[in-house]
Amino acid sequence: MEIKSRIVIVSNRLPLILKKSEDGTIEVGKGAGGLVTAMAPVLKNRNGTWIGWPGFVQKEDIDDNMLQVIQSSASGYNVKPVMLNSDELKNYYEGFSNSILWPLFHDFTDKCIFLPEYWKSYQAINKKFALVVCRNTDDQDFIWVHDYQLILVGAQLRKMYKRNSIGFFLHIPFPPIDTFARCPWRFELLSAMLEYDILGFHTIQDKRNFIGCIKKIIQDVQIDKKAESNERVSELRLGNRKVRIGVFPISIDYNEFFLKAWDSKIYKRAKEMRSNASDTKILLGVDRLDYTKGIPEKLKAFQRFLTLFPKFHKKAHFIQIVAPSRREITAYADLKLKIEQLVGEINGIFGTNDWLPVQYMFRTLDRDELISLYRTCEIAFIAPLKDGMNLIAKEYCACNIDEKGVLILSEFAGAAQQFYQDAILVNPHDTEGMAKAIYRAFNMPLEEKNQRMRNLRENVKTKDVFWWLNSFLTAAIEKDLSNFPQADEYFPFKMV
Ligand code: GDG
Repeated sequence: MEIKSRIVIVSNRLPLILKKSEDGTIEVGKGAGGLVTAMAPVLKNRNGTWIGWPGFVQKEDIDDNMLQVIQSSASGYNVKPVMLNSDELKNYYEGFSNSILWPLFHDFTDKCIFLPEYWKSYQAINKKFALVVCRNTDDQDFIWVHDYQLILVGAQLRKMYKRNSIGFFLHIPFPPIDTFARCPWRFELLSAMLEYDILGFHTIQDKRNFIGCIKKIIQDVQIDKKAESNERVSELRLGNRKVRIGVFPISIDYNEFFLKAWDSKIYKRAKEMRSNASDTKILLGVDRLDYTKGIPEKLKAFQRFLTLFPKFHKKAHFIQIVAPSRREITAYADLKLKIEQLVGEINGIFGTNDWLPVQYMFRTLDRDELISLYRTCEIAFIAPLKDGMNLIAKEYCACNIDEKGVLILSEFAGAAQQFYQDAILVNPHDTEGMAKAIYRAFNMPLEEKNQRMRNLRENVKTKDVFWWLNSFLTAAIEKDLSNFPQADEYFPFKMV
């Protein structure tokens, strides 16, 4: 079954990289990432539109020339910018989005700064987005809003009498009631979510947490027992309205990564990296600078590994890439210092003239460089304290064409719900356990590595980003929801 109507995507950022120089000219680059790859053909086929912030701060009114440059950079679909000035960005984006919702939804309530002015700005900017949506949609369009920065857009559209079918996808986890209840605007946020026709989450746990919050905070919602089982798509009833909620684990464009990994340039690069480190095994970490990603925890575990297993001195090497992100926020600047201190400490204690245990890079690698690393490194070390999904895990598997790699993955990443049988799962709070997991990965027999990696790759291949997109759009219109297979489910704890 297919949605035939036009699709309008609404996200905080447009899928373009725009920079405005001092003299006013605009440089435009194409945005990368799975969402853009997946959405672009769908938007093109249906004359769709993407609405979002173009990525530079508004100093004066946007002129026609600028609009034209922005539009022409998206091939085949319409692009509508929502301009934001620096105060708006500070309060709505750095403030409510990244100093309240991001830490709250990732269970870092100590990092939440519950300022009423942030809430005011979040409401105003969500309304601003909704106005642009309102002006650029017809009644038949399917409107699909993305992520935590824009939770209120659906409710704002309803206030503007928009009766379209509207969906929402949350790219980060949804917290349990004990955490969510701390938010002063818990009722307003949840009520706004219930204005959508369909809500998508990454995992069954996120869906259950959402239902748990609805039960405690909102009255007059009818919830079937089945909705709390591992039913993939369920329906809640509010009076004569229905809201669908479903589990749609996001993914990557498997073929794009797979084909890139076969590219001769990438192969050459990977081979060069190997010849520079021919008798060592490489552990790879790639993360955005973020306290949810467990970077210090990984460094401590690697340090413990070197202490427990000295035979790996000069034989093991940890490459940790940290992509700069949100450095205006104090918690991120502090984290950077902490990481650099730990790297210095480990290299200071264990390093020798001819062996640097940790190679740390604080920059965004170009895509080819990243794929070469995915292809080269024996072990991917991914240990977030909490993560909606984690696409790095999927990208690593897609690029591991030799099928000799091992994935060490935190049980608190959404991806663990899919990969629990074939990754080595770890608890990032357990330094000793992670050190032993590194040892196990380094010593895993080749046959076992092949089998596990083959299964992981098959999983990513069959459930790629196009599968994700289709599942969401089908769930938005399908009559018989029982056609959906049950959602994957893994519990790290044995319930007694
Ligand atoms: C949010 C949720 C959810 C990273 N470093 C470099 C680089 N990257 C690219 C990766 C990957 C993306 O950034 C990171 O995706 P993640 O999924 O790991 O994490 P978030 O950015 O936190 O994304 C997350 C996701 O939304 C999707 O729903 O999975 O849980 O937090 O694609 O390739 N790319 C390049 N150089 C780098 O140095 N080129």
